[in-house]
Amino acid sequence: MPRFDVLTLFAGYFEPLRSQGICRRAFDSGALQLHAWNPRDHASGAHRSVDDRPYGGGPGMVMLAEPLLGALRAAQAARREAGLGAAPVLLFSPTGRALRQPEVQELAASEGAVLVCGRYEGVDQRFIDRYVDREISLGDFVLSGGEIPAMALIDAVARLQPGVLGDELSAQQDSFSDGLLDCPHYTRPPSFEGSEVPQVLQSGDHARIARWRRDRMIELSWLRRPELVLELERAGRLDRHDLRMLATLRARNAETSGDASGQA
Ligand code: 9D3
Repeated sequence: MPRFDVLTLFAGYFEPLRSQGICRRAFDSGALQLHAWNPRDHASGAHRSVDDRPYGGGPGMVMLAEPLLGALRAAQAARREAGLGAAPVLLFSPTGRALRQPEVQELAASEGAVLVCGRYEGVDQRFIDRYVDREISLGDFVLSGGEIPAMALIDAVARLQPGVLGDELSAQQDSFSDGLLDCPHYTRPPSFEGSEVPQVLQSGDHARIARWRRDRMIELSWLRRPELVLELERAGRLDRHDLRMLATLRARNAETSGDASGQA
């Protein structure tokens, strides 16, 4: 049962996770635990400051190491109290590595982690060097802080908890399709503005349907994210039929070379 201890100046961000949707179900069933710790509660001085101006000058403010450490110690003590072992300390930061599903799966099967949400221009580097195990980003765009990335991680972990999705197949499907983009989906009506549902999906031939879906996953991934397909190929995680599909796509590519996979 993962437990997340979140170090944040904005605990209110996390309330909707407890009260809505899939995450709520995970919390209600006890499959997941969330505790927020505010560095301000561990700040000293009359003003209880949690940030200060950067050495060397420049715009913006930097989060103070001391209040973060106070909050971290409180979180770690509470975890020990709850009988848990040492947890990894993850910092959400634009300079981190992008979060990926294998990391989510690992956390989903663990006792959880301490999540540090950065604000302002960043966190004093000495806190990172001494106490942070890993830095995680949500991708190459600029947010105002680490809270939304932390919520994204908690959501991703929540939906992997047994019984939470209400449909164990969905989670299983994820691991089957692991590392590829999903195939297109269709529902009723069979004709929408003259556009038809692919015949194969209406054929009732489950083997052919499965193969069609897998081919579309490989095709879409090859066109949009060729590096994903190459990664699976390198890892030996494509079967004979997958490899034939890939050869077809490469041949098509050699004829036209009109998209990003031309580099691959
Ligand atoms: C001019 C330098 N900026 C870096 C792009 C400073 C800066 C901007 C925004 C420093 C911190 C932030 C706040 N962002 C996060 O804390 C953050 C984040 C993000 O902005 N994008 C993607 N993932 C993440 S995880 C944490």
